Amino acid sequence: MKESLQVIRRLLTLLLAVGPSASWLVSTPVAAAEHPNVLFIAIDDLNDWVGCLGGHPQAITPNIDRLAARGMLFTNAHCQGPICGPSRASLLSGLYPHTTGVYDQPNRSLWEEPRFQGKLLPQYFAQHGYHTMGVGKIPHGYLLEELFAVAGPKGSSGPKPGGRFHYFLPDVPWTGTQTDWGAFPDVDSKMPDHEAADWAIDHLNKQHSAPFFLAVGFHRPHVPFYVPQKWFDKFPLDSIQVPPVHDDDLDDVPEISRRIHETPKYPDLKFLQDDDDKQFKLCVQAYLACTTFVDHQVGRVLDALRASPYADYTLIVLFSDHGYHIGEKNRVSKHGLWEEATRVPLIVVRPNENSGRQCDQPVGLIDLYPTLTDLCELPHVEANEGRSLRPLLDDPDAEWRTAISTTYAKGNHALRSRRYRYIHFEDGSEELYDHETDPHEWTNLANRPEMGDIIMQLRKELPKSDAPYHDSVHPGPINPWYAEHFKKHGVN
Ligand SMILES: [Ca+2]
Ligand SMILES: [Ca+2]
Repeated sequence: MKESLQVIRRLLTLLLAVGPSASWLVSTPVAAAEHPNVLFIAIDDLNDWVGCLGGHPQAITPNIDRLAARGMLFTNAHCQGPICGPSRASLLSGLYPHTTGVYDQPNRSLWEEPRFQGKLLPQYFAQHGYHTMGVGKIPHGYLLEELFAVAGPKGSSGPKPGGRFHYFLPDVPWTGTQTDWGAFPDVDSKMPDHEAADWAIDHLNKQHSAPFFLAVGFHRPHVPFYVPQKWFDKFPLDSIQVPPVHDDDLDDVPEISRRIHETPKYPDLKFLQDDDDKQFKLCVQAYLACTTFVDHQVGRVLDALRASPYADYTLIVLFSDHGYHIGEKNRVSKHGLWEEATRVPLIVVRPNENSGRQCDQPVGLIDLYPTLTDLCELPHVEANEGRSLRPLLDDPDAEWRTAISTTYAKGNHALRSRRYRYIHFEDGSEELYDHETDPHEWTNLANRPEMGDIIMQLRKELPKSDAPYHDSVHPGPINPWYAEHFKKHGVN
């Protein structure tokens, strides 16, 4: 009796082992329903100036909006690192920056290390039978070829310097940083994002013998804010509304917050506001133009998917790697622990889903990895620190975490709950904002005695330890505080 049970168990194990891989040999509807294709759309530096998120009243993003109208729009989604490299390292590894130590731009691939080897998101899908393809900017600091079976068209992971960059403001001190705006080049077909969409469309028109994971990474609205004139024409300059700002907004934040958030190489509010908001309006116009341009490229890819045989068997995720300040808190920059820099668009559409819903629970890009393995029926990766969003896709009010964290420079964390933003700096200083009454985070409540209980609860959600800087991190300090910080932590 015991022996026959063992035989049955062995047979079952064998069937389980063979079953899934056999079904992946051909992308039949049955296999595809079990293991759907993934269309993974990453946008660079797109904040909440998207129609469906309401971050700017003049945003024109019909394609992202129609995607949101089909699935789940997460309205309280945040990056784990408010710059490209750390954010992407986190979402591709499924690990927090305070676990990996990738708090700033890495200069090489994480996957060279045994602990990450083969474990980054697309690699994991490839190991489980998926055909992986990537174009444009997906990782930061290393090449697409290292992550995808098929990478193109140029195989680059980031925007190429030179060539298409042209500076329109040669006499201002930050021209070295690419913060510039203007109508350039003359036609869309000269934009790398247009080429990336073309490449993705070509691959959606091909026949694939296994479920695919297609990653498309768009560069805009990352600086420089350059797109052809026709996108600027949608936003007449005299109609532009600049975001509401207070000149004295930083008067109530701790000293370390002012210092860590200093961006001397980027435009400041005074420059923007001089001459009746002259540069402010130009900057806002350019960011909106870039956003509408990238939305158009998203639309081209979505249209191609809809016209393809994969339309009914493909899961779509769209997100940005972090947000961006456009003048708020005296900065035109990412690099921050406030809402503008951490909040991102995040949309998940399951195959054949066609009912737009919203979820305001605190989620992060770190949740993408476990969500995708869950929805694609791949084995869960135990090391993943995020959580599958499936419970929220089924019920936006399901039991969930209290707050999601964003880390900027080792030991400095922001937490976002459904209602509050709490920031804790390495010297113990704090900020607290109540989004129910203060969506612009103008009034720091951290020193109000009546907020003591809220702060006590949020402190418990802070990371319990901060890994040392990963040795791939070699950034140039962006301000004097950073120079001291890097020296203290041996980063050079
Ligand atoms: Ca970015
Ligand atoms: Ca303030």
